Amino acid sequence: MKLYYSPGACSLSPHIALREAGMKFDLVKTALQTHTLADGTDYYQITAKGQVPLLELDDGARLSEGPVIMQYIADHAPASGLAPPAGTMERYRVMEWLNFITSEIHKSFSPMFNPNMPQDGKDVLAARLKDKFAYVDARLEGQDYLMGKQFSVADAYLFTVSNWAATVGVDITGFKNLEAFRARMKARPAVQEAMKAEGLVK
Ligand SMILES: N[C@@H](CCC(=O)N[C@@H](CS)C(=O)NCC(=O)O)C(=O)O
Repeated sequence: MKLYYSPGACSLSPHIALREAGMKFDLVKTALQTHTLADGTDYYQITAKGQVPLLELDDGARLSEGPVIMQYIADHAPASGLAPPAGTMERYRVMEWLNFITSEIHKSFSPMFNPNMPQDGKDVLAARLKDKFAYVDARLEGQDYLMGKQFSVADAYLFTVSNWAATVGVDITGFKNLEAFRARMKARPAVQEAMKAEGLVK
């Protein structure tokens, strides 16, 4: 398999999931400013969406949309426990988190990286994001991970989007449960390996 990624982008979450699952994969770095690969290939020729993450399977099929890619990974490594079995209530809980993170958090961050976004728009989004993180912080009370004791793909996604807060000026300091969660995530070998491979840490 191949994972098309950009360092520190949302593709970090399926990257972590692949490592947590112990799967074999290659990383293909994508420059999102120019939508090109290192060898000059036009990324739009690979995916018309022009976005990461993109998982290319061994048969050449390409799967997009991070929350779906992560569930594909989890379902193909069931022993990893990255997501509960499909059809169970617990699985819907993981999907509920993935959907919340993608629609309420990830996509509130995206315009903040746009240099054409006016500051007052950024301020509105920053306040909205702070509210969403306050909700997550409250839900993490007394829990190691979003699903309780068990790590899931939703945690990889939450970790990834919360990494962006400092860069765009969303103040999440003081959210003690979220801070503890982030420290727990950083201690996971798969997270360290993924961050190292993306050049985010030494
Ligand atoms: N709906 C997509 C969104 C992916 C997305 O927003 N990717 C960003 C990086 S975090 C991207 O590729 N941006 C470049 C672009 O939109 O051209 C998903 O959930 O995977």
